[in-house]
Amino acid sequence: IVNDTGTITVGLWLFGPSTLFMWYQGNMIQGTSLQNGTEFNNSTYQLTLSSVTLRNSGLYVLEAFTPIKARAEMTLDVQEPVSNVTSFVNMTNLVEFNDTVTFTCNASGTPLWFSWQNRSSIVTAGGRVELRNGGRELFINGVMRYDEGPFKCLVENNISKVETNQTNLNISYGPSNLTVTALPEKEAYISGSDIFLSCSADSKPTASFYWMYNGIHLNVSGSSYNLRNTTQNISGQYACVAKNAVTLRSVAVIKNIKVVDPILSVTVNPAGSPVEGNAFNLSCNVVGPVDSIHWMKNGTYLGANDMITFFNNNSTLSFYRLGLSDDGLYQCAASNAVSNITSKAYNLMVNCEYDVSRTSMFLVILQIKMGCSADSHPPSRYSWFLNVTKVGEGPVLTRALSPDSGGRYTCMASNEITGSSSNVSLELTLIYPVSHVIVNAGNQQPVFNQPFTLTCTASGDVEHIQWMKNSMFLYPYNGITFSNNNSTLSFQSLNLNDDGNYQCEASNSVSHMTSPAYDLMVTYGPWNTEVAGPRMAEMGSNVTFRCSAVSRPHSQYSWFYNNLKVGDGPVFVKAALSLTSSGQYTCMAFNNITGGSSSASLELTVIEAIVKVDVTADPPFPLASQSLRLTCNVTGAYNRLHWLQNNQNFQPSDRVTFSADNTTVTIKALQPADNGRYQCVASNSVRQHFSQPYNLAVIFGPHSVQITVTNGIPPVLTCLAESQPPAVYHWILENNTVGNVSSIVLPIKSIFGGNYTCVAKNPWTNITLQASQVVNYPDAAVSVQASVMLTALLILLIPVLDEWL
Ligand SMILES: *[C@@H]1O[C@H](CO)[C@@H](O)[C@H](O)[C@H]1NC(C)=O
Ligand SMILES: *[C@@H]1O[C@H](CO)[C@@H](O)[C@H](O)[C@H]1NC(C)=O
Ligand SMILES: *[C@@H]1O[C@H](CO)[C@@H](O)[C@H](O)[C@H]1NC(C)=O
Ligand SMILES: *[C@@H]1O[C@H](CO)[C@@H](O)[C@H](O)[C@H]1NC(C)=O
Ligand SMILES: *[C@@H]1O[C@H](CO)[C@@H](O)[C@H](O)[C@H]1NC(C)=O
Ligand SMILES: *[C@@H]1O[C@H](CO)[C@@H](O)[C@H](O)[C@H]1NC(C)=O
Ligand SMILES: *[C@@H]1O[C@H](CO)[C@@H](O)[C@H](O)[C@H]1NC(C)=O
Ligand SMILES: *[C@@H]1O[C@H](CO)[C@@H](O)[C@H](O)[C@H]1NC(C)=O
Ligand SMILES: *[C@@H]1O[C@H](CO)[C@@H](O)[C@H](O)[C@H]1NC(C)=O
Ligand SMILES: *[C@@H]1O[C@H](CO)[C@@H](O)[C@H](O)[C@H]1NC(C)=O
Ligand SMILES: CC(=O)N[C@H]1CO[C@H](CO)[C@@H](O)[C@@H]1O
Ligand SMILES: CC(=O)N[C@H]1CO[C@H](CO)[C@@H](O)[C@@H]1O
Repeated sequence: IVNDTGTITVGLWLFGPSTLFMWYQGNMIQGTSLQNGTEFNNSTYQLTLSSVTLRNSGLYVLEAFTPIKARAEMTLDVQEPVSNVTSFVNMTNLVEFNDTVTFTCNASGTPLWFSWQNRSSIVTAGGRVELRNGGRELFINGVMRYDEGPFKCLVENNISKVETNQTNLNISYGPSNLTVTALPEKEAYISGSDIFLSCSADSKPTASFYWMYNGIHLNVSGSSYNLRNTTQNISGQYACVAKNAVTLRSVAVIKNIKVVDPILSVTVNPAGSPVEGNAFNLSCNVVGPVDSIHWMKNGTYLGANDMITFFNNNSTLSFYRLGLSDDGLYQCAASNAVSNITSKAYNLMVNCEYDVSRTSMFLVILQIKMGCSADSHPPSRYSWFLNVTKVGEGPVLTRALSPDSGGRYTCMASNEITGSSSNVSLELTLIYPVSHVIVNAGNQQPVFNQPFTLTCTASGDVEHIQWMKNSMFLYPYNGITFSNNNSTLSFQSLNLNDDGNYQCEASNSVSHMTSPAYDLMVTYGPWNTEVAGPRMAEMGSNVTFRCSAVSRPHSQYSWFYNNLKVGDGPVFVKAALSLTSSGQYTCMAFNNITGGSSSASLELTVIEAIVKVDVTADPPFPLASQSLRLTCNVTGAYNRLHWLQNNQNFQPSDRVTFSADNTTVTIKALQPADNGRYQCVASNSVRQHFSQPYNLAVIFGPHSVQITVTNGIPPVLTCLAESQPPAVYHWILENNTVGNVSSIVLPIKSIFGGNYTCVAKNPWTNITLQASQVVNYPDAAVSVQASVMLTALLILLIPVLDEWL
């Protein structure tokens, strides 16, 4: 350990604090704590330890004092190999997720390092795994099925390594991952199928199984369950339940099994006969459960369009109006989960409305002739029986056809020699043609919202009855039903759409006949009863009330005044009203057929009448510049008075004042502009009463007398003055009155002129005013053209000239 080329004459070995050897000049001292097996070589100073034990571990120091001072040291670590390794687990049978396990490892040796191995990997702490006590203990919390091991404990130190024997855990788990498989696997099985169900689960120990159906415990255990020769009603939820006796867990899984009967047959049937222009239905009759129906025409799938629709989940194909192009081969294809069938084709041939096939032909058979023959020697004797009555003999039976000819005809052939006989029979059915087909409603009345039935009666052997409304075949819908072999058509509750012509067609194999139409008019009402008339009227007047109601047939009406009957009919007139005529007037509408009635009322108030309205003027002759007072005189009660001037509202102004109650109007400083029609209007709540008009003409004048000359031959003088009433005129010439109208013709003797005076006089006031005019004949003629003058002269001269010639 220490090498030195030199000698150490004084030195010592120390072990920890205690001295092992000390030497100086050839002497040597051994320490007291020297252990067995420790040797010192005094020539090499070498310290040798043999059979070391853990107690030899420690610090060894060599000190040299002479000839040189030196120190060397080293630490000796004596180790013990690993031994006596044992491991222990506190339980080995565990339940997955429920249990926690502890492994413990013990060993001797120094130092000791522990680790654990699971199969070939070293276990590390984390998650469910904990290592405690320097790795001596391994915890696995909530063991899992993968934690079975084998585990072993590894112990090592620098000089050795030991591992324990392997330990296995037995971990029970499951059941999990439960699955049911069906063999064969299908969404739906056809009835009669065998279905094998098997169930599997991941489980330790192996799970036990049992089965449930729609939540009910079946007494079936084992992982498989077989359904043989299945029927539709075993469809449902099959559950497999798996149970682990150790983990005490159980789980279930459900398998839905659907068994469906196959469709057995599919046929297309017409409803009624196909007539051009009529509605028509084809129905698809399916025997068996059906999921979907599709229609085909001439092999091609049909979709709904303007002319056809599908009803009842496609089981009815409905044509709105048949057309000839609808002819074709119609099939329906019905399918469900396990089968599909396509019907035979229905050949739709649309008949024209007047198809010959609807014309019937009658064959009148008058005689029945039947023959009978038998091989026989000698020839048979033949006897004929109708039912049990003998009706003839011989090989041929001839009988007249009569109503009792129907029945079972038997021919009995007998051989008299052999005594044997044999029979042959024939059933003869007489069918009477259909006749007297009538639609009958009995004594029912068709009343709105009430049930109603029509009956089809017919003579003859009726086999089939078909109803028509407005010439279209009728099918049960919207409250219409047929019963008694279609002879009765019942309406659950009549409505207005049910109006129409109803016919029934009765038929048998030899004939058919359609009834005359029964015109169904649904009666209803009275509805919406209303009274029209005034609510207020004046005493003495007449009022007219009118009553109306919606009703078929027309309603009858009665009138009541304060609940006393006062009249009948749609119009009620109450004449000569008095105040006591006020009250409630009620009209009651009544429909004899429906038995329904309804009423409406009106409250009439009679008020006092305005009898007379007139206007008086004061003064009676209104003079210009003076005042005029108009008074309105009303006989009767009124609410309001007002005045009209020329039909316009007359209002107060600076010259016009109204009395507070409007009864008088005063017009100051009358002017001709005030002329006009004045009326007084008295109103009550019923009407306005207008007085006779007072025509105001203000008396004035004359003034502005003017004379005008109309030139001509002879000239005319016209005098005009403004005056009310119009002036009267006098013409004066040289103190003589020459005219007393406004226009005068200038007399010929005045050809040399004169001074004409016109006097205008107001005939009421006698006030006069005059004007004068000097007129000369030539002056008057001056503006007349010469030619006119000449012509006039000639006309005057012609009689004179005639005498001359
Ligand atoms: C100790 O001796 C060895 C050979 O035995 C040598 O290699 C080494 O150098 C020596 N050490 C000293 C300090 O002399
Ligand atoms: C092993 O350990 C046990 C108990 O710890 C002890 O009794 C036994 O003497 C040990 N054997 C050895 C060889 O160390
Ligand atoms: C085993 O050890 C675990 C963890 O300490 C403990 O929960 C469990 O009860 C022990 N099992 C037995 C059988 O002692
Ligand atoms: C380890 O296993 C061997 C053989 O498999 C057996 O002889 C030995 O006793 C076991 N040791 C322990 C400590 O169980
Ligand atoms: C469930 O079982 C199937 C087959 O039996 C397997 O393929 C699948 O891995 C399992 N799933 C689990 C989560 O164990
Ligand atoms: C299947 O069941 C039906 C009645 O459900 C029966 O008629 C038929 O014979 C059964 N078939 C078999 C093979 O058992
Ligand atoms: C395991 O735990 C589950 C749920 O916690 C429980 O239902 C089951 O009974 C437990 N198993 C055992 C064996 O204790
Ligand atoms: C009815 O028929 C139409 C047209 O072929 C089709 O689209 C539809 O799926 C059908 N519906 C049913 C319930 O069969
Ligand atoms: C369908 O077939 C019928 C008769 O087979 C034929 O009269 C009609 O024209 C065909 N319709 C169509 C659209 O092919
Ligand atoms: C009808 O069934 C046949 C076989 O039976 C199948 O080939 C065909 O595809 C089915 N058609 C429909 C529409 O389901
Ligand atoms: C110098 C010294 O003491 N030498 C001694 C070494 O040890 C041997 C025997 O072990 C002695 O004989 C020497 O005298
Ligand atoms: C103290 C001690 O153990 N001494 C022993 C040393 O070794 C010899 C022989 O091996 C023994 O006899 C001693 O008793």
